Amino acid sequence: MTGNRVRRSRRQILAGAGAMLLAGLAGCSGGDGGGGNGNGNGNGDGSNGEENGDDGMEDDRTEDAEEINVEANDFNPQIIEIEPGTTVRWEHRGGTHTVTFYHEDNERQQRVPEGVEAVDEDINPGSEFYEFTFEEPGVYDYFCQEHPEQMIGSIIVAGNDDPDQPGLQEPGEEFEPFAAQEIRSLNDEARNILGI
Ligand SMILES: [Cu+2]
Repeated sequence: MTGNRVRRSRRQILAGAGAMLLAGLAGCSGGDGGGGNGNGNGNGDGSNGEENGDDGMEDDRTEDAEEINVEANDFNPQIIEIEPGTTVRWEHRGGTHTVTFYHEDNERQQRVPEGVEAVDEDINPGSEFYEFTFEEPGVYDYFCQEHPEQMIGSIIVAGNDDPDQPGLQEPGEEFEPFAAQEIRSLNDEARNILGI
């Protein structure tokens, strides 16, 4: 029901750098380096940082994730439809941003299915990507805390065409006019995609 979090701690990054250095040294001695094809797909239970620290050339990114570029100042593509169980990766392409679900726990109108955790993650040069695996069908609207007027996106997890679900509601009164307009236009696109 909830997604898996992947955080890159400073420690993991340092461990990765150390492993690369070691791999480089091993290369000099003529060994084939063995193993380490890095199947660690970064989509585990959050404890993977320890295990895959020694595969050097790989990182924590899930191989077959759907990628959304976090640019200045867009989520690109802005709206995608995916099957349940798909991992989405938001990838830093410039600027300082967040990926933040419209969620009561983030003190915003709930615009993701009930029972889903409240994602609020930095996407910036020190925290270059974030992955979330979507299990619960429905419409998920999210935004960037740094650019709440411009940066709004939507993920549609197939299998929920309830027109009254949270992610298809009219924007609440707290939305500024431009953001409200974006939400309405995303609602229209989502209904189109869902055929409702
Ligand atoms: Cu932003």
